[in-house]
Amino acid sequence: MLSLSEETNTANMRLLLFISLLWLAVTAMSCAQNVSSEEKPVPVIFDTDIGNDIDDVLALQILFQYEAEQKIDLLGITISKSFPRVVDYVDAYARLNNRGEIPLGFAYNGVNPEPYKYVPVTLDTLVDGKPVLFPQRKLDASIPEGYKLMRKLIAAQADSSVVLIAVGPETNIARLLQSQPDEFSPLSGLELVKQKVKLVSVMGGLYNKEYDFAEWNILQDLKAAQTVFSTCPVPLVASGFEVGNKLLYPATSILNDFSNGDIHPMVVSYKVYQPMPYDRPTWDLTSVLQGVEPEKGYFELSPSGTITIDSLGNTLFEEKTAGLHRFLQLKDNQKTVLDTMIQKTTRSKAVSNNVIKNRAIIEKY
Ligand SMILES: [Ca+2]
Repeated sequence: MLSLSEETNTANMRLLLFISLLWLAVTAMSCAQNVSSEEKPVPVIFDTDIGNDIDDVLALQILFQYEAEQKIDLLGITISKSFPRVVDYVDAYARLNNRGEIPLGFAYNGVNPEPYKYVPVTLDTLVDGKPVLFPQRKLDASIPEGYKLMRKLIAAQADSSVVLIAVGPETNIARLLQSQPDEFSPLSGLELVKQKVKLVSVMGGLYNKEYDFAEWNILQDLKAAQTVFSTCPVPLVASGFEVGNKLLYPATSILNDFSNGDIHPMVVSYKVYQPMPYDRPTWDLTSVLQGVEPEKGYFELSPSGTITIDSLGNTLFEEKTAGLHRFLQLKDNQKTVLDTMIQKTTRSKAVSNNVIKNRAIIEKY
């Protein structure tokens, strides 16, 4: 038989045990929720001027690889180079990654309408009489304005969830920010971005004293870049020319890491872009890595501040505690960053399987 004090002690012990178990259960549940929210793919929109420089193709392939790894949900691709056949190229390239249905948008009456180098040549390349790209879409009424597609895709997402990655002239993003309420959302572009977008990751500008010129992406559509940097209502991280310029994608990877290189559209395009062998700066790839995996710390971030763009296209940074802008700086991990880029550019199972299928089609004829 227990004394009164022993009974009280036992009751207290039971209460303590019950509270401990309850606490453990609540902690376990909240951990499970954290894990699932961390693992949820990040919704991403990629705004690219594929057809100007070759790094856009590598950046797009990295995004498809991130999607294959379920790190992102690539909602759509908007094109900021106003050459119509870029639609054919991007459509066919997406098909190679089993994403032939991906929504595409186009900057109508935008900049850089000239064919330039690798888009027409790659689309027109024949090996044993067969093409290396098989587009099923072209620029027609089914391809919306880039900013309209962005509005449609963003409106359907959770608040503060979307990452916009822009690696060309900023025509589409500026038009989005200046857009009015429409069939997709009663919000203005500024309100919609503020509600839905978590981060804008931009390749554009120059943020150190090493070079003295205005950066190309900014200059192509200066007004658009000024609009984006002066009105974007959410955090914006910029990768300056100086960052990707020091991280060179090696020609040896293009030559050695792809089987069936003669019919691999990325390899064909890379070889058309400049005489081989050449190593190419990874400007656009840096904005993809930072946009998708900021927690990995691939780059050092500047303090918060504001970036303004002057009438000549120079990007001027002013440190401010409440500023929404930051820019990337290189760390001493450059080999790791480059290895990550190479791995994600080269390891797509979907692409190698589809290239092998295309080889079989070619050999049948
Ligand atoms: Ca680009």
